[in-house]
Amino acid sequence: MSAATTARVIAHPNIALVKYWGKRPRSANVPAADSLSLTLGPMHTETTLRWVEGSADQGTLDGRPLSEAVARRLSGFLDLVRAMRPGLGGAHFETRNDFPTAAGLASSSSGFAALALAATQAAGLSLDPAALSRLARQGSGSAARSIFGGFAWMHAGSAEDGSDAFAEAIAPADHWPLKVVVAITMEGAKDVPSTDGMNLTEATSPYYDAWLNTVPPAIQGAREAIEARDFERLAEVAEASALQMHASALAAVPGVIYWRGATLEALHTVRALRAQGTEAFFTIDAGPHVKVFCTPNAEARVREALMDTPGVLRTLVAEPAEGAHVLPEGSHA
Ligand code: 2P0
Repeated sequence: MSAATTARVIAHPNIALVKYWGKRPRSANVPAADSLSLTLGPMHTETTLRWVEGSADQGTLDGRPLSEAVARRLSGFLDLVRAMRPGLGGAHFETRNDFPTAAGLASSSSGFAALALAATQAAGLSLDPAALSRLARQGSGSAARSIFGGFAWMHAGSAEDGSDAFAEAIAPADHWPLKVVVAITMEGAKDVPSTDGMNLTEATSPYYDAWLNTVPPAIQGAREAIEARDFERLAEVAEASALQMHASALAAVPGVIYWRGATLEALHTVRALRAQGTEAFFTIDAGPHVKVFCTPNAEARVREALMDTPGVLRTLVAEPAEGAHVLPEGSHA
Protein backbone atom coordinates (compact mmCIF):
# COMPACT_ATOMS: atom_id res chain seq x y z
CA MET A 1 0.00 0.00 0.00
CA SER A 2 1.04 3.60 -0.46
CA ALA A 3 1.96 5.83 2.49
CA ALA A 4 -0.68 6.14 5.18
CA THR A 5 -3.32 8.74 4.52
CA THR A 6 -5.05 10.55 7.31
CA ALA A 7 -8.56 11.92 6.93
CA ARG A 8 -10.08 14.52 9.22
CA VAL A 9 -13.81 15.01 8.84
CA ILE A 10 -16.80 16.72 10.40
CA ALA A 11 -20.39 15.48 10.58
CA HIS A 12 -23.42 17.04 12.24
CA PRO A 13 -26.20 15.17 14.01
CA ASN A 14 -29.71 15.21 12.62
CA ILE A 15 -33.13 15.24 14.23
CA ALA A 16 -35.95 13.31 12.62
CA LEU A 17 -39.25 15.04 11.84
CA VAL A 18 -40.67 11.68 10.77
CA LYS A 19 -39.08 9.12 13.06
CA TYR A 20 -37.16 5.91 12.39
CA TRP A 21 -38.19 3.27 14.92
CA GLY A 22 -37.78 -0.38 13.94
CA LYS A 23 -35.62 -2.50 11.67
CA ARG A 24 -36.33 -5.14 9.08
CA PRO A 25 -35.75 -8.46 10.86
CA ARG A 26 -32.44 -10.26 10.15
CA SER A 27 -31.17 -7.41 7.96
CA ALA A 28 -27.91 -5.45 7.77
CA ASN A 29 -29.45 -2.68 9.85
CA VAL A 30 -32.14 -1.87 7.30
CA PRO A 31 -34.92 0.33 8.70
CA ALA A 32 -38.46 -1.03 8.57
CA ALA A 33 -39.80 2.28 7.26
CA ASP A 34 -38.69 5.59 5.75
CA SER A 35 -37.77 8.63 7.87
CA LEU A 36 -37.13 12.33 7.27
CA SER A 37 -34.78 14.66 9.14
CA LEU A 38 -33.01 17.99 9.43
CA THR A 39 -29.21 18.06 9.90
CA LEU A 40 -28.24 20.48 12.66
CA GLY A 41 -25.21 22.50 13.73
CA PRO A 42 -23.14 23.96 15.15
CA MET A 43 -22.85 20.81 17.29
CA HIS A 44 -20.77 18.18 15.52
CA THR A 45 -18.51 15.15 15.63
CA GLU A 46 -14.93 15.50 14.42
CA THR A 47 -13.09 12.30 13.51
CA THR A 48 -9.47 11.83 12.44
CA LEU A 49 -8.56 8.39 11.08
CA ARG A 50 -5.51 6.66 9.64
CA TRP A 51 -5.17 3.06 8.46
CA VAL A 52 -2.07 1.24 9.77
CA GLU A 53 -0.99 -2.02 8.14
CA GLY A 54 -0.47 -4.92 10.51
CA SER A 55 -2.14 -3.12 13.42
CA ALA A 56 -5.38 -3.66 15.30
CA ASP A 57 -8.05 -0.96 15.47
CA GLN A 58 -7.48 1.57 18.21
CA GLY A 59 -9.62 4.56 18.87
CA THR A 60 -10.61 7.17 21.42
CA LEU A 61 -13.89 8.93 22.05
CA ASP A 62 -13.60 12.40 23.58
CA GLY A 63 -9.99 11.61 24.50
CA ARG A 64 -10.80 8.41 26.40
CA PRO A 65 -10.30 4.78 25.37
CA LEU A 66 -13.42 3.04 24.01
CA SER A 67 -15.42 0.64 26.14
CA GLU A 68 -15.21 -2.97 24.97
CA ALA A 69 -18.77 -2.90 23.62
CA VAL A 70 -18.23 0.31 21.65
CA ALA A 71 -14.85 -0.91 20.33
CA ARG A 72 -16.50 -4.12 19.10
CA ARG A 73 -19.32 -2.24 17.38
CA LEU A 74 -16.90 0.15 15.66
CA SER A 75 -14.52 -2.64 14.55
CA GLY A 76 -17.49 -4.51 13.08
CA PHE A 77 -18.35 -1.36 11.14
CA LEU A 78 -14.73 -0.85 10.00
CA ASP A 79 -14.76 -4.44 8.67
CA LEU A 80 -17.21 -3.20 6.01
CA VAL A 81 -14.55 -0.75 4.78
CA ARG A 82 -11.80 -3.40 5.00
CA ALA A 83 -13.98 -5.62 2.78
CA MET A 84 -14.00 -2.85 0.14
CA ARG A 85 -10.20 -2.53 0.14
CA PRO A 86 -8.33 -5.57 1.42
CA GLY A 87 -4.97 -4.98 3.14
CA LEU A 88 -5.92 -1.79 4.97
CA GLY A 89 -4.93 -3.06 8.40
CA GLY A 90 -6.22 -1.39 11.55
CA ALA A 91 -7.82 2.01 11.92
CA HIS A 92 -6.25 4.46 14.35
CA PHE A 93 -8.79 7.14 15.09
CA GLU A 94 -9.82 9.92 17.43
CA THR A 95 -13.38 11.09 17.58
CA ARG A 96 -14.77 14.03 19.54
CA ASN A 97 -18.32 15.23 20.08
CA ASP A 98 -18.78 18.84 21.20
CA PHE A 99 -22.13 17.80 22.74
CA PRO A 100 -23.11 14.96 25.13
CA THR A 101 -22.65 11.41 23.76
CA ALA A 102 -25.43 8.77 23.97
CA ALA A 103 -27.83 11.13 25.74
CA GLY A 104 -30.60 11.24 23.13
CA LEU A 105 -28.96 14.07 21.19
CA ALA A 106 -28.31 11.95 18.08
CA SER A 107 -24.58 11.43 18.65
CA SER A 108 -24.69 8.11 16.78
CA SER A 109 -25.97 9.90 13.67
CA SER A 110 -23.01 12.26 13.46
CA GLY A 111 -20.61 9.64 14.87
CA PHE A 112 -21.18 6.97 12.23
CA ALA A 113 -21.53 9.50 9.40
CA ALA A 114 -18.10 10.88 10.38
CA LEU A 115 -16.58 7.41 10.75
CA ALA A 116 -17.93 6.25 7.37
CA LEU A 117 -16.51 9.31 5.62
CA ALA A 118 -13.16 9.30 7.45
CA ALA A 119 -12.57 5.55 6.99
CA THR A 120 -13.36 5.53 3.25
CA GLN A 121 -11.52 8.77 2.56
CA ALA A 122 -8.39 7.57 4.39
CA ALA A 123 -8.60 4.31 2.42
CA GLY A 124 -8.56 6.26 -0.84
CA LEU A 125 -12.10 5.16 -1.69
CA SER A 126 -14.36 7.88 -2.97
CA LEU A 127 -17.91 6.75 -2.48
CA ASP A 128 -20.79 8.71 -3.97
CA PRO A 129 -23.21 10.18 -1.39
CA ALA A 130 -25.75 7.35 -1.79
CA ALA A 131 -23.07 4.68 -1.26
CA LEU A 132 -21.67 6.58 1.73
CA SER A 133 -25.18 6.88 3.18
CA ARG A 134 -25.72 3.12 2.70
CA LEU A 135 -22.44 2.42 4.51
CA ALA A 136 -23.23 4.84 7.37
CA ARG A 137 -26.65 3.18 7.77
CA GLN A 138 -24.96 -0.11 8.64
CA GLY A 139 -23.32 1.64 11.59
CA SER A 140 -26.45 3.41 12.76
CA GLY A 141 -29.69 3.94 10.86
CA SER A 142 -29.93 7.66 11.60
CA ALA A 143 -26.32 8.20 10.38
CA ALA A 144 -27.44 7.57 6.79
CA ARG A 145 -29.22 10.94 6.97
CA SER A 146 -26.27 12.94 8.40
CA ILE A 147 -24.28 12.41 5.19
CA PHE A 148 -26.52 15.15 3.80
CA GLY A 149 -27.07 18.73 4.90
CA GLY A 150 -30.51 20.28 5.34
CA PHE A 151 -33.56 18.06 4.99
CA ALA A 152 -32.88 14.39 4.19
CA TRP A 153 -35.27 11.58 3.30
CA MET A 154 -34.20 8.08 4.28
CA HIS A 155 -35.61 5.32 2.08
CA ALA A 156 -36.15 1.93 3.67
CA GLY A 157 -36.09 0.43 0.16
CA SER A 158 -37.27 -3.03 -0.78
CA ALA A 159 -34.14 -4.94 -1.89
CA GLU A 160 -33.39 -7.99 0.24
CA ASP A 161 -29.76 -6.90 0.82
CA GLY A 162 -30.58 -3.29 1.78
CA SER A 163 -28.84 -1.94 -1.33
CA ASP A 164 -31.63 0.61 -1.88
CA ALA A 165 -31.80 1.66 1.80
CA PHE A 166 -30.07 5.06 1.84
CA ALA A 167 -30.94 8.72 2.28
CA GLU A 168 -31.16 11.57 -0.21
CA ALA A 169 -31.17 15.34 0.24
CA ILE A 170 -34.55 16.93 -0.39
CA ALA A 171 -33.84 20.58 0.49
CA PRO A 172 -30.56 22.30 1.41
CA ALA A 173 -29.72 23.84 4.80
CA ASP A 174 -30.60 27.35 3.60
CA HIS A 175 -34.04 26.33 2.27
CA TRP A 176 -35.82 27.32 5.49
CA PRO A 177 -34.11 29.33 8.29
CA LEU A 178 -35.48 27.43 11.28
CA LYS A 179 -34.02 27.26 14.79
CA VAL A 180 -34.10 24.29 17.13
CA VAL A 181 -34.00 24.94 20.88
CA VAL A 182 -33.04 21.78 22.78
CA ALA A 183 -34.32 21.58 26.36
CA ILE A 184 -31.86 19.46 28.37
CA THR A 185 -33.81 17.69 31.11
CA MET A 186 -31.19 15.34 32.54
CA GLU A 187 -27.39 15.08 32.44
CA GLY A 188 -25.71 11.80 31.49
CA ALA A 189 -26.43 8.88 29.17
CA LYS A 190 -29.91 7.51 28.55
CA ASP A 191 -31.06 4.26 30.18
CA VAL A 192 -32.14 2.27 27.12
CA PRO A 193 -29.99 2.45 23.94
CA SER A 194 -32.21 3.15 20.93
CA THR A 195 -31.31 -0.13 19.18
CA ASP A 196 -32.54 -2.07 22.24
CA GLY A 197 -35.63 0.12 22.56
CA MET A 198 -36.68 -0.37 18.97
CA ASN A 199 -35.95 -4.11 18.96
CA LEU A 200 -38.10 -4.55 22.07
CA THR A 201 -40.88 -2.47 20.49
CA GLU A 202 -40.80 -4.58 17.34
CA ALA A 203 -40.81 -7.84 19.30
CA THR A 204 -43.47 -7.04 21.90
CA SER A 205 -45.51 -3.91 21.21
CA PRO A 206 -49.06 -4.50 19.97
CA TYR A 207 -48.84 -1.02 18.44
CA TYR A 208 -45.73 -1.65 16.32
CA ASP A 209 -47.56 -2.39 13.05
CA ALA A 210 -49.89 0.54 13.65
CA TRP A 211 -46.82 2.75 14.13
CA LEU A 212 -45.31 1.56 10.81
CA ASN A 213 -48.57 2.39 9.04
CA THR A 214 -48.32 6.03 10.17
CA VAL A 215 -45.01 6.57 8.34
CA PRO A 216 -45.93 6.83 4.61
CA PRO A 217 -48.59 9.57 5.05
CA ALA A 218 -46.29 11.40 7.48
CA ILE A 219 -43.45 11.39 4.94
CA GLN A 220 -45.80 12.75 2.29
CA GLY A 221 -47.11 15.46 4.65
CA ALA A 222 -43.62 16.49 5.80
CA ARG A 223 -42.30 16.71 2.24
CA GLU A 224 -45.19 18.94 1.19
CA ALA A 225 -44.85 21.12 4.29
CA ILE A 226 -41.09 21.53 3.77
CA GLU A 227 -41.47 22.36 0.10
CA ALA A 228 -44.13 25.02 0.89
CA ARG A 229 -42.38 26.16 4.12
CA ASP A 230 -45.71 25.54 5.83
CA PHE A 231 -44.85 25.67 9.56
CA GLU A 232 -48.32 24.72 10.87
CA ARG A 233 -48.47 21.63 8.67
CA LEU A 234 -44.94 20.52 9.62
CA ALA A 235 -45.79 21.06 13.31
CA GLU A 236 -48.80 18.78 13.02
CA VAL A 237 -46.94 16.02 11.17
CA ALA A 238 -43.77 16.10 13.31
CA GLU A 239 -45.51 16.16 16.71
CA ALA A 240 -47.76 13.29 15.65
CA SER A 241 -44.80 11.21 14.41
CA ALA A 242 -42.88 11.72 17.67
CA LEU A 243 -45.87 10.90 19.88
CA GLN A 244 -46.85 7.88 17.79
CA MET A 245 -43.29 6.53 17.94
CA HIS A 246 -43.24 6.93 21.72
CA ALA A 247 -46.72 5.41 22.02
CA SER A 248 -45.48 2.26 20.26
CA ALA A 249 -42.43 2.11 22.55
CA LEU A 250 -44.51 2.72 25.70
CA ALA A 251 -46.71 -0.24 24.71
CA ALA A 252 -43.74 -2.66 24.54
CA VAL A 253 -43.39 -5.23 27.33
CA PRO A 254 -41.78 -3.98 29.49
CA GLY A 255 -42.66 -0.48 28.31
CA VAL A 256 -39.80 1.64 27.01
CA ILE A 257 -40.06 4.98 28.80
CA TYR A 258 -37.63 7.69 27.65
CA TRP A 259 -39.50 10.61 29.23
CA ARG A 260 -38.82 12.31 32.56
CA GLY A 261 -41.18 14.68 34.32
CA ALA A 262 -39.50 17.67 32.72
CA THR A 263 -39.98 16.12 29.27
CA LEU A 264 -43.75 16.22 29.68
CA GLU A 265 -43.69 19.71 31.23
CA ALA A 266 -41.75 20.95 28.20
CA LEU A 267 -44.35 19.50 25.82
CA HIS A 268 -47.04 21.49 27.62
CA THR A 269 -44.89 24.63 27.45
CA VAL A 270 -44.62 24.27 23.68
CA ARG A 271 -48.34 23.60 23.24
CA ALA A 272 -49.12 26.73 25.32
CA LEU A 273 -46.71 28.83 23.24
CA ARG A 274 -48.33 27.66 20.03
CA ALA A 275 -51.82 28.36 21.37
CA GLN A 276 -50.65 31.95 21.94
CA GLY A 277 -49.47 32.25 18.34
CA THR A 278 -45.74 31.43 18.70
CA GLU A 279 -44.48 29.29 15.82
CA ALA A 280 -42.97 26.36 17.75
CA PHE A 281 -43.39 22.59 17.80
CA PHE A 282 -41.69 19.75 19.66
CA THR A 283 -40.10 16.43 18.88
CA ILE A 284 -38.55 13.84 21.23
CA ASP A 285 -36.05 11.09 20.41
CA ALA A 286 -34.82 8.08 22.35
CA GLY A 287 -33.99 10.17 25.38
CA PRO A 288 -35.55 12.65 27.81
CA HIS A 289 -34.72 15.90 26.01
CA VAL A 290 -37.22 17.97 24.06
CA LYS A 291 -36.24 19.55 20.74
CA VAL A 292 -38.30 22.58 19.82
CA PHE A 293 -38.35 23.73 16.21
CA CYS A 294 -39.25 27.41 15.81
CA THR A 295 -38.91 30.40 13.54
CA PRO A 296 -35.88 32.66 14.22
CA ASN A 297 -38.01 35.46 15.68
CA ALA A 298 -39.59 33.03 18.16
CA GLU A 299 -36.25 31.67 19.43
CA ALA A 300 -35.82 34.01 22.42
CA ARG A 301 -39.42 33.45 23.59
CA VAL A 302 -39.07 29.68 23.25
CA ARG A 303 -35.78 29.66 25.17
CA GLU A 304 -37.22 31.76 27.96
CA ALA A 305 -40.37 29.64 28.26
CA LEU A 306 -38.34 26.42 28.35
CA MET A 307 -35.97 27.82 31.00
CA ASP A 308 -39.05 28.63 33.09
CA THR A 309 -40.30 25.05 32.76
CA PRO A 310 -39.84 22.93 35.92
CA GLY A 311 -36.95 20.46 35.52
CA VAL A 312 -35.39 21.97 32.41
CA LEU A 313 -31.68 22.34 33.23
CA ARG A 314 -30.43 24.35 30.25
CA THR A 315 -31.01 24.90 26.56
CA LEU A 316 -28.90 24.55 23.42
CA VAL A 317 -29.72 26.31 20.17
CA ALA A 318 -29.13 24.67 16.80
CA GLU A 319 -29.84 25.51 13.18
CA PRO A 320 -29.76 23.76 9.80
CA ALA A 321 -26.26 22.60 8.85
CA GLU A 322 -24.26 21.08 6.00
CA GLY A 323 -23.65 17.40 5.37
CA ALA A 324 -20.59 15.38 6.39
CA HIS A 325 -17.42 16.79 4.85
CA VAL A 326 -13.67 16.37 4.77
CA LEU A 327 -11.52 19.09 6.31
CA PRO A 328 -9.07 19.97 3.53
CA GLU A 329 -6.00 20.63 5.68
CA GLY A 330 -6.24 17.23 7.37
CA SER A 331 -6.92 15.10 4.33
CA HIS A 332 -3.33 13.96 3.75
CA ALA A 333 -0.73 13.00 6.30
C1 2P0 B 1 -34.65 8.92 14.54
N1 2P0 B 1 -33.97 7.61 16.50
O1 2P0 B 1 -35.31 8.81 13.50
C2 2P0 B 1 -35.04 7.99 15.66
C3 2P0 B 1 -36.06 8.59 16.55
C4 2P0 B 1 -34.26 7.78 17.86
C5 2P0 B 1 -35.67 8.16 17.92
O2 2P0 B 1 -32.69 6.97 14.81
O3 2P0 B 1 -30.05 0.98 15.93
O4 2P0 B 1 -29.15 5.24 16.89
O5 2P0 B 1 -28.10 2.48 15.54
O6 2P0 B 1 -29.77 2.06 13.71
O7 2P0 B 1 -29.85 5.44 14.47
C6 2P0 B 1 -31.92 6.40 16.90
O8 2P0 B 1 -31.57 5.25 16.31
O9 2P0 B 1 -30.38 3.35 15.76
C7 2P0 B 1 -32.88 7.01 16.00
P1 2P0 B 1 -29.53 2.17 15.19
P2 2P0 B 1 -30.10 4.89 15.81
O10 2P0 B 1 -33.75 9.77 14.68
